Amino acid sequence: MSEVVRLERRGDIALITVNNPPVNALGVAVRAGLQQAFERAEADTEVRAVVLLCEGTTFIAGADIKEFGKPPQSPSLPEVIEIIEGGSKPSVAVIHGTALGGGLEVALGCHYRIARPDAKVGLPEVKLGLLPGAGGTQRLPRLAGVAKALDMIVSGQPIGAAEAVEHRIVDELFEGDLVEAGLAYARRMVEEGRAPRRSGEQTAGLEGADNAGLIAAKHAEVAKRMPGLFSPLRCVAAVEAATRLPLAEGLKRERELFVECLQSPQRAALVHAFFSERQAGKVAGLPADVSPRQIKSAAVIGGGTMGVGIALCFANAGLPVKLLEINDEALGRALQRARDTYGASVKRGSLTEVAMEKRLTLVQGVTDYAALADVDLVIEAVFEDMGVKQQVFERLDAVCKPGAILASNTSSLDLNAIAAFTKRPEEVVGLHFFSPANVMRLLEVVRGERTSHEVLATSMALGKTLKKVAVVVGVCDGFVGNRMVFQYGREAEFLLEEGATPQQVDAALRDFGMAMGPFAMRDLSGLDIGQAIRKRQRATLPAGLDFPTVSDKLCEAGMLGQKTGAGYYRYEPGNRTPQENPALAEMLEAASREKGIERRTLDEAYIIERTIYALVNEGAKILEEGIAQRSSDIDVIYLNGYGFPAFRGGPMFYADSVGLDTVLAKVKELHARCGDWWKPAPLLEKLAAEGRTFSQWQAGE
Ligand code: 3H9
Repeated sequence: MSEVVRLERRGDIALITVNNPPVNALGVAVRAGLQQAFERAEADTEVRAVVLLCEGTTFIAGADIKEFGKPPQSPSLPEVIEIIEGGSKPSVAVIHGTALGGGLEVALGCHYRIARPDAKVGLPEVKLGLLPGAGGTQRLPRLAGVAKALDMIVSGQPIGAAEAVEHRIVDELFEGDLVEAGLAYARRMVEEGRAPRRSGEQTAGLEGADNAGLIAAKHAEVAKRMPGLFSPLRCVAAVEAATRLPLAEGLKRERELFVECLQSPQRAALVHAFFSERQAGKVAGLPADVSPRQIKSAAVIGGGTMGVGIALCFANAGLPVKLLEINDEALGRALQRARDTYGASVKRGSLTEVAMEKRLTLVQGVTDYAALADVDLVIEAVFEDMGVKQQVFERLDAVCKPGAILASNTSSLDLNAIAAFTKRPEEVVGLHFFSPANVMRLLEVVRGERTSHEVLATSMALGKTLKKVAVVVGVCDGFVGNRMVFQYGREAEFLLEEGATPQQVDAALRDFGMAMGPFAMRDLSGLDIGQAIRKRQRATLPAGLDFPTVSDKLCEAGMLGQKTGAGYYRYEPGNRTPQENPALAEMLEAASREKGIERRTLDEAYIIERTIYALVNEGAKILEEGIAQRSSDIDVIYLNGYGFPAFRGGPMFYADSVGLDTVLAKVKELHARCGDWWKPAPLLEKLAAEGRTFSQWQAGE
């Protein structure tokens, strides 16, 4: 028997156990092991029922994602499941943890399913640019109905065990030991003389509903809500096949659609995104024996939008948090902001009132620094000014207990300078949240030159506790995300001077897949933020370089974005829909005139190259300077903090897939035409010359 799949006899029951840590993925060894085990159980005349379960923390979490894109190896998963389903002895899958993707498909191949109440089942393939390719699109609708199957397959969201029972995906729940529960269920099957009940032969789910209508509605919804995505429409097509074809033909159609997805560049990009996120948690140079400190309580300084958002992250994770403001009035406003933010979630139905009140009890307002003496971690989220930061950190240093971590949420200031305001620079770290902090998943963990290993490890662990994607970055102006976005935003604005409108640039980048265009984004965050940064950066700007001027002109005219009712766009009171700003056309004409530029029509490809390659060129510099540990970390930052389309894998992966020689040629062309902002990054030149990709490059080479 294979090492990863064990077959034992317990009386007249065959017990098949998968043991392939960490998540029992269905690599070739597991598939072969399952095939052998089920075949042997079938051939053993003493066996009257079969139990399938998994060791470790979870049932099978899916196909082995590492195998995608490599030559296929036999047996295939559909073949294995056909053998399981075709067995003449009743089989039961015993589910704990998560039965995902191919894991749920294996369970659907078994004749019965039981699950622990806290287990989850789902078909998340769509998130990897795929569709369930081992019968999930054919068996699930036959059991659970077309509506539920479409929801699960197109969203990729798992459901809880109790809900799975409601939808006939799971037969019953059990508490306690997996082996005991599995054997007990199998004995019942034998005693009751139950025959195999094959999911592929069920029809209940396909009856009694307007399946054609459900399919048409989902198709329309996907086309509208997920434009540019390759696999969701194919998911719908596969389920549609289940509604009109016999199982064997439906499975064939599913296979064809699966292979189309497998070969699509979007699958490669989404799988890259999956592994990159896990890789980001691994910190170079952090000794394996460093253990994180326990964070049992925290405090946030500053009750603005950012500070309150951060405080709510702690409350959401069930941790008590103190929110400090300078006086009672400001504190009152901050606490009201916390309540309003939760209130909006209650209104949307994503939070109950009871949960809101419970979480709010964890947020304690304070106005005296002395109240912070006992907390394990403080995060400063005050105004971006070094003088203000100095005052805050000196006071924190004076009141906080030894061992407390002092963090700054600065988005661009020098963390080493901030650490130097304290007598414990090794306890200082940057925790850069993204607005709205209680929603955005990204957390840049800024490693100062003196930040201790323990503090860094604690910050990464805290990221997990707060359900963030934490990525380590080094100290520089803007760290990784904002340093790159400076280039992106600047180039977008240069496009306005060349002849584009904000509408054109935003539309081109949205078509590329960005969640928001750069100008709508700037209007949302406020144009004064960029103005303050440019003011600071101008002091050190190399000769011959300057910033575009439109944004400063808008600021001078008091048009700071949504908060003033106008910026690049105009906004009706209480309405965030961008309208044309009539004052802008003249400003654009004037900006072009001043620079002697004849305005021209810009095509979409040029807009994309000018903005996205600006990100890439800066990303290459960041990599070479060691500000990011690896190119995939930059991708994770852009996917989780800047609305970069996951189906393109992130800016560095996108550049890799375009080809670095092609990217470099364009960067050189822009350098010749637009000047030194476009100086090619040496790493880009090196890798392009060597015919390599960013993904292939390792720090320290
Ligand atoms: C599929 O099934 C296709 C079929 O329909 C058709 C086939 C014909 N493969 O996330 P974690 C690794 S598509 C390989 O940190 P958690 C992961 O990289 C698949 N490796 O743990 C990490 O490795 P490392 C459909 C995998 O507890 C380690 O396991 N299934 C796989 O936070 C721990 O992962 C999915 O999409 C895999 N399938 O979350 C499920 N999964 O330690 C994908 C994980 O070296 N997986 N790894 O960095 C998940 O959603 C989460 O991992 C899970 C656990 C919820 C299971």
